[in-house]
Amino acid sequence: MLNIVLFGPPGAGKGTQSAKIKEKYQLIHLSTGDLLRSEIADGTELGLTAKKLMDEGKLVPDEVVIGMIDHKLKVNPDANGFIFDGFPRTVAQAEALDKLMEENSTAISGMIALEVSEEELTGRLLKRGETSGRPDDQNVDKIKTRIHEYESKTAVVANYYKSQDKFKSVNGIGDIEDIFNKLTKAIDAL
Ligand code: B4P
Repeated sequence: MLNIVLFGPPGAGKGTQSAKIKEKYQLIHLSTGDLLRSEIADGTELGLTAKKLMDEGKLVPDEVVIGMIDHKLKVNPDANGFIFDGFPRTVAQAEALDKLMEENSTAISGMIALEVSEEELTGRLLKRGETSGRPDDQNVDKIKTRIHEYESKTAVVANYYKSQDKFKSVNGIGDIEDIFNKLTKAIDAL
């Protein structure tokens, strides 16, 4: 099984590139951001809790996202593999993911990080905010909070995979196709 963690700060292009990777390698795409937004759209209790935090640019509690991923792994027992987009975002989530993989007799193949400067991230997210309707994309302070959450809680997750010798990074600035080509080279070398 090919199980990839696509990593990077908010707006790095994880969602954009995951869609292309999913097609090429026939993987199931699991984006915790998308799963949470769908809970919000359905008006579930989980969605209501998540909405307040997401609108402020803060992370939702670990147990919420871990539970969602656990469920998605269970309902896809015959998958070729998974691309995890926006998950894990904390070391506790990374540890839980390893356990879930083990329970399913598989493992994470590798983490690939998209490297993008803060200036570029802010510009991309504000631009997306003009059309996405996402409250977390529409204000510089909220974007700064998200980048701060990333730096304080998420960036260290890279070390978790580095210590397992499963970490690679690619430059996430430039043409979307060129970045995709670099990612596929990194995936093929896993
Ligand atoms: P996410 O939905 O994961 O969103 P993201 O980090 O903003 O976006 P991504 O990196 O996927 O960017 P995209 O490709 O769309 O998270 C939203 C919120 O959900 C979090 O803040 C948190 O509250 C919560 N959450 C999610 N997962 C969680 C977890 N595990 N634990 C706790 N909380 C969690 O790209 C952004 C923009 O850039 C797009 O408009 C795109 O068109 C553009 N773009 C992409 N590539 C480009 C390129 N090469 N050049 C120019 N523009 C590009």
